[in-house]
Amino acid sequence: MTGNTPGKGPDQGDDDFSTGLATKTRPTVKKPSLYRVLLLNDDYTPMEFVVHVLEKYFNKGQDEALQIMLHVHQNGVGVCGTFTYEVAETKVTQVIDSARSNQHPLQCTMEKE
Ligand code: TYC
Repeated sequence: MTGNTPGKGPDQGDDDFSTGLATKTRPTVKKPSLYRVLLLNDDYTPMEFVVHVLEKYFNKGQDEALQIMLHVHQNGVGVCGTFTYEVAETKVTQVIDSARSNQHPLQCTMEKE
């Protein structure tokens, strides 16, 4: 298992000195919502550029990047990865900015898991 165990952090105290009552408090730990980052197919962006984007911004190896690119090419859309909201938003911006800089129409978006 990885990650934190809700309710068992080191700050969990048995005594509430502000009220003089001995209480067990369970800190509320919420898992963040996750978002899929999607690449969309188009007719103009070179395949090599899409592979490069997947390697650079999504830390994919050559083989997986090629597979994802081909999936998008054949199916119209594909998942690059799943992230918390702010990370997903950053990735979408990075991909679109990079595509624009290179004059490619590549589109990238995100959706709640
Ligand atoms: N369809 C593009 C081509 O034939 C390649 C491509 C793949 C474009 C994936 C965008 O998200 C994409 N050059």
